[in-house]
Amino acid sequence: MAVSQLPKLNLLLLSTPVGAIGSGLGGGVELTLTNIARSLIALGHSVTVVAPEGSVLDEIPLVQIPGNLQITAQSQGRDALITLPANSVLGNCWNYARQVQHQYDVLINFAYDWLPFYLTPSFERPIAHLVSMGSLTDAMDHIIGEVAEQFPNTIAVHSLAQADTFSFRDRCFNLKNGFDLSQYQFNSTPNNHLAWVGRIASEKGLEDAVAAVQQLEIPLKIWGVIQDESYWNNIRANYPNAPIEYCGFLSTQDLQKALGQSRALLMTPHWIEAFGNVAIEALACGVPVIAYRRGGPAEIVKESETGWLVEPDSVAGLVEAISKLEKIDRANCRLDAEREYSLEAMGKRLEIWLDRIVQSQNF
Ligand code: HBI
Repeated sequence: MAVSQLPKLNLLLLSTPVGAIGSGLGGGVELTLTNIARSLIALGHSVTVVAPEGSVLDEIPLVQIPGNLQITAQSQGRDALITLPANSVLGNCWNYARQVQHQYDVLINFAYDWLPFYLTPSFERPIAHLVSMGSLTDAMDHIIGEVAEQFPNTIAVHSLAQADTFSFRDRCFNLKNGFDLSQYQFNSTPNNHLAWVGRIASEKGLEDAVAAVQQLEIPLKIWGVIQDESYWNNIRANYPNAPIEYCGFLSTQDLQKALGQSRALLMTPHWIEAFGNVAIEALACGVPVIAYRRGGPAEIVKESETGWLVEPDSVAGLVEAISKLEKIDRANCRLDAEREYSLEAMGKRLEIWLDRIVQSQNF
């Protein structure tokens, strides 16, 4: 197996420029980066993380970079121009990376931004790019496509559905994702409420989950950063009697404890969710997942075994799936998470990805 020949690597991981790690503004990629760092360290590689100042990462070497945060790519239109603020933290991160690159074997980029891809050919060390979202803008599609062409094996994604949104789908490595499942406690006896977890923004489709629970009169607990205040206020105005409760943005430790008490997690993405980290966090706690048949969650949920897949944007479909919840064995949910989405399982996929990159650099 080529992977067993993979030497212990010195790796530099460069985080998203939209928020400090631990702020919640970086969304799923904050947890993804931390889990990737931990699974690489567990495999004996050495890891240093570069992230915006204010980032918090326990016991992983961290270089904090000052500068102004990048605006989120999903808030741009398809023909959005590439923009950088003055004193951009993205530019400062990659300036630092350029200076220290020779101390590392491979750099891993987590930013869904033009600059790291544009700089790739000028670096003297290979850059592995973990693309965290599906196709959003023409400028990003173009620059990622160029790197996918020029540097085979360096582009990784979280799901086939996400890869399918790009013209270079066949050049994407499907890393899926992985979590430290020891942080998630299996709970076999839920309360009566349902759960919704995620950045509260229009692409996440929270209003559909609210409409479903209003119809069923089953309480819905909501966790996550309120990224779009007016979107959240509209939901409350449009569904004044819905049995919903906003429970804030919790640390993984507190979230998993609360999530585990839920009868099911509802995932209602209006966009192609690249993966759907919260689906794994729910399964790890024994919580079945009801998700639209769209994007990453559709590759995670095993119908009638770990949850139900629903016709996208169908509130009636959500209602029908919720009525079939008792058919799901919560122990199967935990087992599935352990089989496919543990740090160890992702570590194996990471080493295959990195091995292909290191190998293709040698000739
Ligand atoms: N937008 N410009 C930009 N850069 C990112 O790295 C980025 C983003 N939007 C969302 C995001 N990253 C993360 O929430 C991903 O986990 C989706």
